Amino acid sequence: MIKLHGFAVSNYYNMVKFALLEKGLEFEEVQAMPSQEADYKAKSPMGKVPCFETEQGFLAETNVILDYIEALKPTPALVPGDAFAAARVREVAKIVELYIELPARRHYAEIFFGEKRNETAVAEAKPVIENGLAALQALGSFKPFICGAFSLADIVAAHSFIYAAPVCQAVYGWDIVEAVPGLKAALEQTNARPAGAKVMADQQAALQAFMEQKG
Ligand SMILES: N[C@@H](CCC(=O)N[C@@H](CS)C(=O)NCC(=O)O)C(=O)O
Repeated sequence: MIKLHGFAVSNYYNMVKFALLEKGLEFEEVQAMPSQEADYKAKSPMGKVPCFETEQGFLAETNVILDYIEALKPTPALVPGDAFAAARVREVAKIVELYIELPARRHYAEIFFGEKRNETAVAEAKPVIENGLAALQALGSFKPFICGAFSLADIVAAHSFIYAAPVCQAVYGWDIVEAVPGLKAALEQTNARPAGAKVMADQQAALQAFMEQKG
């Protein structure tokens, strides 16, 4: 059986879990934390979460895993059949990852772990995120989901904005969801899907436990 390795606070882990639930694929969740230990890197070469265990071996990198899941079980489709529309979905997902989630991630240590503010990151991340949001607005239709029909782009966005939005609010006093007309409704509809609600409930419980442990 497929095994998803990681932990439910991880937004990348939750993207893969969301896709698996949407597809109705059976899978087992295996608790794992990022690690540079050799035994974990044999499964996930960069030591990151998630990694994905198949009968043929392990896969890492969320977009690769999402594409693998799509190839494994094409229905219900999370990527449109039309080649250009499919590329658009992947383009939007990649823009959200590279130009919204990753720059916002530079503030996670401060916001979630109480570390000292990284002033270089404060200055550098905002213009990148502004460009990412403008690209998202330009490429999305938001009727009703980001690329029209529900797709991988919505899954990636939901579990990117879940942390990027509160982080940008805390660091910049900036509401990056309101900044893109139509995005709030698209994210709400995504999170209200049965798979989205299940992933969110597990994420909230895990986050609460994590915060309590942190004190
Ligand atoms: N590019 C990776 C990013 C995954 C990632 O950053 N995961 C976090 C947990 S949410 C992690 O493992 N962080 C530890 C690290 O970066 O070493 C992917 O798409 O899967």
